[in-house]
Amino acid sequence: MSTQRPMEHDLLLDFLRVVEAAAIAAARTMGQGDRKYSDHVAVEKMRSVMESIPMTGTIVIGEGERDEAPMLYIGERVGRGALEAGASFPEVDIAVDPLEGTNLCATGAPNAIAVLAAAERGGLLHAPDMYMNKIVVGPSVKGAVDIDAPVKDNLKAIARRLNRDVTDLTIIVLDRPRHERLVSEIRQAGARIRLITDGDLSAGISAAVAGSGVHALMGIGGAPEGVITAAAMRCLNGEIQSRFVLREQLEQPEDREKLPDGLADRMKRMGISDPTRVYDTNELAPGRKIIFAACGVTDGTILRGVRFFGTGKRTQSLIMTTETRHVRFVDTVHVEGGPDTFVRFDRF
Ligand code: VTB
Repeated sequence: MSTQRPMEHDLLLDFLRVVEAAAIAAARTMGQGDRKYSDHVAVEKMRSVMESIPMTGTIVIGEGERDEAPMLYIGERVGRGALEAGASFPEVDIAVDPLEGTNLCATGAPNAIAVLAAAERGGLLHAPDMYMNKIVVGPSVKGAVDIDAPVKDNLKAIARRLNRDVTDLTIIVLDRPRHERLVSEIRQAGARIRLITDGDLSAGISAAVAGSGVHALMGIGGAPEGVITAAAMRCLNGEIQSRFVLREQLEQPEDREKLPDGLADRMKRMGISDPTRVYDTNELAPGRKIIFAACGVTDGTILRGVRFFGTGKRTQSLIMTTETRHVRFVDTVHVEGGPDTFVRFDRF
């Protein structure tokens, strides 16, 4: 029998601390109307807490390329292994989104989260910062949808698996001009829609959690968010199908303008040889040992936001791994006050 402890025991609680700290830092800035600042404090905090973790981490999805981002840039080495020469720690690839939904945090809107995914080396696709068309569904719908099928057929398949009518479904779509056709097709089919201003990662996770009231995520969002969603799907037994959207396929000039230069080269360097094909859950997050950790910043569909009170703060997080089938909703009271501090029982 192997005496090696699963990676979960080594790193799961460490990553919980990382997302909690980033979420608390960001939540302090909620409603300040400065999304860059909110992101900045989350990045800084995530980076500094990572320094204490016994790992040799490499950021594979982060805040940008080395010349664009001072911290948590792609390729950056993080963790104690990056600081202590000669030490031997597990090698981990890490995808971070220190504040998913910077606008949501800046305006106090729901569903901003601090999130990361980790795996053994090579366990997460190195997706460049570009767009990706996605469909995300939960365990009971797994295997029933096809990103290339007409929208109405996918909706029928989802409804059948969930034992209800298409009119009973709620589909989340990012509210963008690029989704005009998608939205009208969903409306014609009769399903309900929740349009969101930002945050298709947390939306995808809701689609894979029964009882969230969300049955699928559809449409074009960020590719990095797609990889982190895939890591969550590996742990939740859900499914993501995706396809990169190339510059020339984007109809809106405002979408094309957001893309970085030299995308074709970046994709090649990152090992994406055929950018036109469908990437499924296992291709986006192929790792054998995947860890996923998210902490609510603002109140959301499945995670409550950070609450501050006189003697501390309270956070709610989701931590899970493919190594053990435990999906943990962690309610943490960060006690700070003096001797009179009390912990209140809180029904979720
Ligand atoms: C997408 C989506 C993210 O930002 O990247 C979106 O995947 C940006 O899309 O969840 P636009 O370029 O159209 O604004 C998020 O919503 C993060 O906030």
